[in-house]
Amino acid sequence: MQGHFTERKELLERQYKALIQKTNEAVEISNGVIQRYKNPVLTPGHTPVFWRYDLDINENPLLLERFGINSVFNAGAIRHQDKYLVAVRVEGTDRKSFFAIAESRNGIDNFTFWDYPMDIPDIDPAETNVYDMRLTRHEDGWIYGTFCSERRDETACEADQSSAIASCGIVRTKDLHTWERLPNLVTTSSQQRNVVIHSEFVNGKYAFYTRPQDSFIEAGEGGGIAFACCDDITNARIDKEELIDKRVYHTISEAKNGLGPAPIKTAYGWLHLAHGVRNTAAGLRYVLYCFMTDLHEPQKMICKPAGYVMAPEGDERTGDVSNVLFSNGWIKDDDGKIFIYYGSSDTLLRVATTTVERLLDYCMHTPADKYRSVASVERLKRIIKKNKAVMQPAPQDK
Ligand code: M1P
Repeated sequence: MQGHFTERKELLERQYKALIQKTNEAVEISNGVIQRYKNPVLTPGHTPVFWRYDLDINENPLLLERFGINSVFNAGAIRHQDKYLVAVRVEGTDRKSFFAIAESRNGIDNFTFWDYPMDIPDIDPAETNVYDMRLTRHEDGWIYGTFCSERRDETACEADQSSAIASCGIVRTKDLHTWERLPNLVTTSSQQRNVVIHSEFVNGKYAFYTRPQDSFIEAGEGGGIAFACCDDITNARIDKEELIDKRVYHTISEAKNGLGPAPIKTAYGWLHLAHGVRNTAAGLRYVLYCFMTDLHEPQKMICKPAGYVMAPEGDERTGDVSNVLFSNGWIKDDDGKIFIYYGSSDTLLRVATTTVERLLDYCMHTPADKYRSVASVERLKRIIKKNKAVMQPAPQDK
């Protein structure tokens, strides 16, 4: 028995080491805006062996898994002490999600989990599940985490064990180890997911991006990504949300949308990454898109390229909830390089890179959606005509 236990333990440790030491490589094809990478940065296999197994031979002589991990995906992200940190949504085989931090030296591979999951103070026994943390380094000196705090809808009948209420949980920290829990955000909407804190005060107040919804899955009257301010972050309350980016018929976000990470400040305005959701015969399709808002009035949209910047491709398409790309974390380096962390199909965490320069060019020079096929054809004809002129061989080459 001792031999079996030792052999199996060594095998598990070897497999784990091989996975976390695996280097990542950029894929060859890129649209010039976003650079994808071959391997996911985090998978269930990246969680430490000592999370999943009881390593006491007396208690677990067969070395069976005792804490199964189902998926590791949507992550908040932050640069901290020269490392790239992600606060990942880890989902156990019991379907409960929790947060754990993993770090890497280069942002694209060798991510290693910290020994313990994040310790989020428990303020309400009805809170059943937590997920999708956005991290914001605020100018007030705190690092805030906003996340979805989910509970059963107690008004649902006994036969309905699915209806849920989503609220925005808020935590803050100075060192990413000790977290202070603040009361959940109060808004007039019955459902809030995808809430993000803006990194600067706006008119002296804390500013939030929200996503009000009528029901847990459907937007209903909830028109899209909204913006609101509040005076007191320790008792955050919002009475009125202003719509920034509304849902529109026959677009990538006709069904719903939601802001991704906190926007990045640039000389030309705030760069935003969001997800848009449309209906298909095969269910919902989640893609990522960008837009920019005004530097002084972050609730004012200044440009929004038509369509998505990233949609599920290849292996990204399949998982627990297929056809989903979702991002709630990105990191900007001082040289302008941006690391976008995105979950694929609610199963794995991946990375893509870009730069501030590329995203600004993309946002400012890609035409907006004109909402009709004829308008898209006109746009394409203009590009072709212009290129035909450029492609004309010079007289000496004829
Ligand atoms: O399953 C896809 C996504 O669904 C939710 O996002 P949204 O609130 O925009 O519908 C979240 O549960 C998210 O974690 C998940 O990836």
